[in-house]
Amino acid sequence: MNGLKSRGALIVFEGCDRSGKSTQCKLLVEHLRSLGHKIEHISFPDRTTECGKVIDAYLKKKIDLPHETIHLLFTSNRWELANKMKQLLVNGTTLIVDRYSYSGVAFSTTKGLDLEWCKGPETGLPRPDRVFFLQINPTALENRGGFGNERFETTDFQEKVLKIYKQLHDDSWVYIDAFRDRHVILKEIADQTLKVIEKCKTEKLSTLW
Ligand code: Z5A
Ligand code: MG
Repeated sequence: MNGLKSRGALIVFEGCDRSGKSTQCKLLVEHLRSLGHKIEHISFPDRTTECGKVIDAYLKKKIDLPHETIHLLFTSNRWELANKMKQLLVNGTTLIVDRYSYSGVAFSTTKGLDLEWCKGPETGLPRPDRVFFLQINPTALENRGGFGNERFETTDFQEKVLKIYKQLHDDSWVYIDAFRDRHVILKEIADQTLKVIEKCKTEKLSTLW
């Protein structure tokens, strides 16, 4: 190790609405903590920050904003947490992150904004070591709890989002069949995460894109 401190891994969950991202994040955090790992759980949007409060009002349809404005707010919400994330990572804490820049680009591009324009302000954020993309047929999602309460929770919109997501994948992505029992999914994800944590201990943290 040459006296260098080993860093934590940046693990991100992406996927269509109600694909089980928050469920898997919570299960994975509990599982890794039970094994003694230093873990922090982060969700985007973080609705508690200054930008997050405006995002929350927008998602709950209390206010309307131009697509460009809300896109930049979602990105700023990630920048609000970026330094804290970097610090935790270099100090050896693994971060389990519920949605990230890929959600930002996929949703805004689906609304009609240019994909490269959307990627621009995400440039320089910490690059995930692994993205678990939870795959599930959008029509099957309608039967899951809570669908349809917020903006964009329609099958048609989600199908379009899925198409854009597929243009964003890189070698950090792994597709996970999310139409299975939650504990079966967790086992697959946890096994892979432990390998990623081990692998990136000595690797330098890189940046998007
Ligand atoms: N958005 C954006 O536009 N730009 C950005 O940069 C970001 C986000 C970061 C809010 O996000 C919106 O913001 C979202 C994207 C946009 N818009 N939409 N639509 P959010 O993350 O707050 O969204 P959410 O309301 O939490 O939904 P979600 O995250 O998409 O759901 P999920 O986390 O994937 O699913 P879940 O809550 O874990 O599970 C859903 C239900 O299914 C629940 O009843 C579970 O008990 C059930 N479930 C979970 N797993 C299973 C399995 N395996 N089997 C059966 N049932 C299951
Ligand atoms: Mg969620």
